Amino acid sequence: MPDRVIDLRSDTVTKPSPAMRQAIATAEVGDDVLGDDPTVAALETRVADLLGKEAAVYAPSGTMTNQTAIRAHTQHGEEIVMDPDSHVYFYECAAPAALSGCSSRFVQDSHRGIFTADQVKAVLRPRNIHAPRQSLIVIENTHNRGGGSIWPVENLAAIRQLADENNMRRHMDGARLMNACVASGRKPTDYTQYFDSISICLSKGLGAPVGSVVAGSAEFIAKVRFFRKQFGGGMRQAGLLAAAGIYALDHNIDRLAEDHANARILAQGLAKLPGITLNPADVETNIVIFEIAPHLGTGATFAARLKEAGVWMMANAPQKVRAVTHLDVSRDQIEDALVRIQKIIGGTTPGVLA
Ligand code: TLP
Repeated sequence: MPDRVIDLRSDTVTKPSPAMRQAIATAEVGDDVLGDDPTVAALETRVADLLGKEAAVYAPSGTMTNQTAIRAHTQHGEEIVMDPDSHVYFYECAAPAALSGCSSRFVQDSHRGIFTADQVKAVLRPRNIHAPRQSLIVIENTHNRGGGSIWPVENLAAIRQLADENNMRRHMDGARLMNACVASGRKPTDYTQYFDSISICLSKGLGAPVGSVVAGSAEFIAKVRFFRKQFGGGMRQAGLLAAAGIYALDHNIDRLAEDHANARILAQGLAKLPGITLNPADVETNIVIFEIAPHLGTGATFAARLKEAGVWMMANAPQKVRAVTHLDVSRDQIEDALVRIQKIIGGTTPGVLA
């Protein structure tokens, strides 16, 4: 294995920089379960303001912010409308069913995780004695399995109107909302105005080691805080972690543009290789998903071959592989990765970097 690993498995793999570690080391702390950690409180206020909501609560993970929000929005026996490829359904261990007692109703034929109000309307149930009450719509922006796709605000506005007409609430899994903002040039509130709650992750592209924050009305956040405790997510001197989150918001938002540029370079290079299929124009943010021809193996065996060459990616589907750019991979490493992948494929196509 080459000495230099290029780790493109996820933007969750970043390690805190020396300056972030310094912020962690000097953070003021208190007991956050008792409500007196000043650094956690400062982070929560900061995120509430950023997202244009009254209040926010810090939690250990994006899974927990999504699931405590779902628990606070719903009653057991209700149904949630979402895309079947959404993280909340695909990667969260059936938590809406296990923790909130809710079934899931899938929007059909979304385009890379993005759908319209009409597609939601098509799966709304009549209000009668047979149907579960549909109380919540979940939207993911950017959409992970959609390849980092960004929601058009027009769709969000129309879905909000439909939801209001049907007395349904809306939650955004905005784990990578800041990627959407940097890539689209929009403010967070351009997106968040259509939602009752929004979860953002600090430990993805923003580079903090741990933590997510969910924002909403003060009344809603009080409920989420209760469920965070019930789900075991109350943390004591969590200011150490929150300090990294504040550092991430101060320093690591604008630089997401570099990750997006690197993802585009990776996609353009990959698209030139025989046996690899992807449309570089689909790469809007920091996630690159590509299909491999059967002669190259499966997504899993191809990822294993890449790993031997020191290029770490993850199988995303039987014939698909995902690469995610982040603050610990440079342009130079992306170019190096392309050269290594070309060697594996044995392609004769010259100039993947041209
Ligand atoms: N996503 C991880 C894996 O779980 C797939 C990744 O490597 O991308 N929402 C979205 C859109 C996410 O992508 C993730 C993590 C989460 C929520 C959950 O965050 P954590 O891992 O903090 O629970």
